[in-house]
Amino acid sequence: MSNKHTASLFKVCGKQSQFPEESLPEIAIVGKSNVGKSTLINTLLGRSATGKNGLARTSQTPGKTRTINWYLIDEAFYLVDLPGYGYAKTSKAEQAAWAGTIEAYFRRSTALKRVLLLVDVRHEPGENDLVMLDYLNAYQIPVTIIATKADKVTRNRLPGHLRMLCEALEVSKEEIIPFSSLNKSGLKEVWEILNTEGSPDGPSNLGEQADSSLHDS
Ligand SMILES: Nc1nc2c(ncn2[C@@H]2O[C@H](COP(=O)(O)OP(=O)(O)OP(=O)(O)O)[C@@H](O)[C@H]2O)c(=O)[nH]1
Ligand SMILES: [Mg+2]
Repeated sequence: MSNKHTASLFKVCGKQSQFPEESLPEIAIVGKSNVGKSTLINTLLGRSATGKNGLARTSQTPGKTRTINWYLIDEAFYLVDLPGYGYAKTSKAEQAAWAGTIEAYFRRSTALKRVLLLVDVRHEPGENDLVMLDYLNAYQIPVTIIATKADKVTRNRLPGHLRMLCEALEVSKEEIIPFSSLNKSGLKEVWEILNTEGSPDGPSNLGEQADSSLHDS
C-alpha cells in the first residue's frame, strides 16, 4: 500500500545509558504484551501489519518487543515503541528491569508529548494497565487510550465494550479511540493526534514529577 509518510527505525535501546538525545517531539506507545503496539505503528505508516515490509516487528508470541524502539516519522517526530508488560513468562527480575527502563524513559523525557495506552477492546483492563495509567496521570503525561482489535467485536457490541473500558479506566468516551489494523478504523483519529503532538509547536504540558512508581512495592 502506498503511503505519503516516511518512517525509519532510528534507535533501539535496552538500557537508559543508550537513550538518544532528545530533539524532536516523541509520542510513546505502551500496553500489555501482544495488545498490538507494533502493529499500530505499521498500520499508521501503511506497512503490512505482519509481512516482510512491516516496519515494527510483530508476532503471535507475546514479549516480542523487549527494547525501546524509536521510529522517526516524516522527519518531524518520533513514535516510541515501548516493551509490553504483563507477559506471563517474564521473571520477577525481568519485570523489575522492564520497570526500570520504562521509568528511566518517562523521567528523561521532556520531548514526550503524549502516551498512547493500548488496551484490547474485548477485555477488562488488567492491574498493569491501571498501574500504568495512574503512573502517567501522576506525572501529568497526557494519555489517549487506544482500544485495539476493534474488528474482533461486532458493530453492535462495540459501544458496550467502549463503555466498559471507560468505566474501568475512569476516562471519558472522548479519551478512547477504537482501532483496527484490519479494517483501519481509528486510523484518521490517531493521525490527528500525531499531527498535533508531533508538530514542533504542538502542545507540551509535562508537569512536575510526582512520587509514583511502576515497581512492585
Ligand atoms: N484482528 C486484529 N489483530 C491484531 C490487531 N492488532 C494486532 N493484532 C495481532 O495481535 C498480535 C500481536 O501484535 P503486536 O503488534 O506484535 O503486539 P505488541 O503489542 O507489539 O506485542 P509485544 O511486542 O509482545 O509487546 C499479532 O498477531 C497481530 O497481528 C488488530 O487490530 N486486529
Ligand atoms: Mg511489539
